[in-house]
Amino acid sequence: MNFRKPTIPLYIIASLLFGLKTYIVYRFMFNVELDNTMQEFILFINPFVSAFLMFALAVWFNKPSRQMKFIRYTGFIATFVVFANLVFYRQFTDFITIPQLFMGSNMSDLGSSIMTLIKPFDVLLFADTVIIWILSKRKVETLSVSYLKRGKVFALAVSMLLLAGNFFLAEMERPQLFTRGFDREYLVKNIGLFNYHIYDIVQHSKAETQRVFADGNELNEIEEFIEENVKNDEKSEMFGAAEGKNVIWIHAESLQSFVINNEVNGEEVTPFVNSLIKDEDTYYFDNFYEQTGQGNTSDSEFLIENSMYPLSRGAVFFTHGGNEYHALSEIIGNDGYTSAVLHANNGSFWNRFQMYNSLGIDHFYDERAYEINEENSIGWGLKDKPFFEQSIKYLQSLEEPYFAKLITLTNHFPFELDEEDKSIEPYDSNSNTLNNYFPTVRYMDEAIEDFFAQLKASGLYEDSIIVIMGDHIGISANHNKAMSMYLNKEEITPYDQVQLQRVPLLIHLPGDGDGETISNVSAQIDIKPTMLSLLGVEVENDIYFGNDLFAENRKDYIALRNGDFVSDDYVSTAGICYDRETGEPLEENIDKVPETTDTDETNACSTINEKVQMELQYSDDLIYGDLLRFYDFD
Ligand code: GP9
Ligand code: MN
Repeated sequence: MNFRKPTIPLYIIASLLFGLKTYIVYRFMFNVELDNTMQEFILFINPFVSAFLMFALAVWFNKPSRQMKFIRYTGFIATFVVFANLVFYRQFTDFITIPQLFMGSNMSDLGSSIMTLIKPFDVLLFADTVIIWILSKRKVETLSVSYLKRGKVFALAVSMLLLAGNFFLAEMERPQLFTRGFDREYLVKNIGLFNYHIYDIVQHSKAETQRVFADGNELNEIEEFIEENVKNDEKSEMFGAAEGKNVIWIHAESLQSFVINNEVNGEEVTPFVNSLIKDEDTYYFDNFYEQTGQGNTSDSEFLIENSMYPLSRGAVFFTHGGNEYHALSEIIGNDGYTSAVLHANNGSFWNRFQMYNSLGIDHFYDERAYEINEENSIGWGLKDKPFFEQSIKYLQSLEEPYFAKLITLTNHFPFELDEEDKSIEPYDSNSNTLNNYFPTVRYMDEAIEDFFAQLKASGLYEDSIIVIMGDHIGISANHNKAMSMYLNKEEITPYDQVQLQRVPLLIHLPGDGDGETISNVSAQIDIKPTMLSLLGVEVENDIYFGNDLFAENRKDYIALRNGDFVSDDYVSTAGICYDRETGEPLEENIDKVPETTDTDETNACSTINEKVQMELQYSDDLIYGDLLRFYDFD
């Protein structure tokens, strides 16, 4: 029997010290945003969970000196990982990812400034490491443990339980955290830096394996499909209509079509946008659909840049930010255009730094470029009015011609707005989300109106075209009861649901005079070819799935990311075809009817369905295999 005085073993001391240290670093050195007590709590526990997970492995070493050595080195390496992330964070407000580690450019940026990023007090980061080091050398016998197999398994089980508890809380706080990725900051604050790194390694290896096994062979088949079903070599009448002009692109957060030319409590919701639609210089597309998946805003950005579909799982910005693309920004960049994104949010959200690099976007003005304080912010950050105001100077500084995308923020779920910014009253229904949506939409409408005035006053208006596009829906199907009340319908049918996926698209060409409302079925996938045509840029070889919106001979369907589609004649959702005009379901289910008994109509609908599924699959294959790297664009 061993009657050693009970002491706390080193692996537990190390877990506590290291956990506490990491917590302090998260809380006070990384600038992570915490919105509620639950987030505070998760941030507090996850450092201890991760620390225990690492240090408790020490119990598997039987020899005390080995055990001590393991704890010593684990402490040192883990501290170094924290330190490296801290230095990286000071430069990029982001955490290290495996691809970035091997991706030269970011790191070389870091190289030159590294000395300015290290602070003298960073030494304190190693304080616990030193204590652990000394203890591990001097108290080998007293602080080591020799558990029986049972004890070892028990320690491991405790680790796993703690981890499961942490993941459970994280998933509760951020549903779909692991599939969508969102932002590395979310991952780190929910599951901790070390688990985040493991997650990142797994994600990266998954993507890499698919990439590695891909060769260019599939490209031929994809090109054939595009040649046959998508491409239209005729130039539209609008080809070159905006040649050499600046493009000022307003990416309107959560703006849906159902509020356009509509009222709430007897008041117009979007008076300015409505007046712009009537303007003789505006082309308005009233059957224009959003095609985003889980990546929301970033998916819509992906669509307009690439004319390819985002992924059905996760945010492609996040999962495939390092792929080879042939984006709109890059193409017009070769034609003398400067490209920029202006968005007063954390630049690392949706992995924008990396993806913008891959898309060939020249400048990114993120929150650091804006003056943001209590007064001028709400909800997600800077309010749209000061955002546009503060953006003018950046537009003026861009080398012309430019393509500048301004992403708004105020009209974002949960649609918060200060009293002083409320020009119209909320709606009155059982859904506060829908109720509050109207005043924030109105606020954005006013912000856009002011922005137009500023563009005119600063002389930017004349040489530019201005595009306004809703990025994705703001009101989900969860609010259908309230929505049906607002739309004066008995219920929201699946057909209505698809129709609610329409977002406004306005292309405003100062001085054009021939503006009109165009009702062709169209979608975000069509933007890249449309912009290229408007700017008069001809591209010989390219891979894309949309059409110029002004062309006569367009593909007669658009696919939604979930496999639903809208064609000139049909709306198909969940395997049922509806007549697009009447909203009446066709007799048969497209998936189930054997061809011989098909009516002509269901036959036509299932033919389109086949194409739609192929198209989505091809687009996915391109992304998962990173196939564009094999394509010869010249
Ligand atoms: C985030 C902003 C809004 O930067 O674009 O995010 P969303 O949730 O709409 O993608
Ligand atoms: Mn959005």
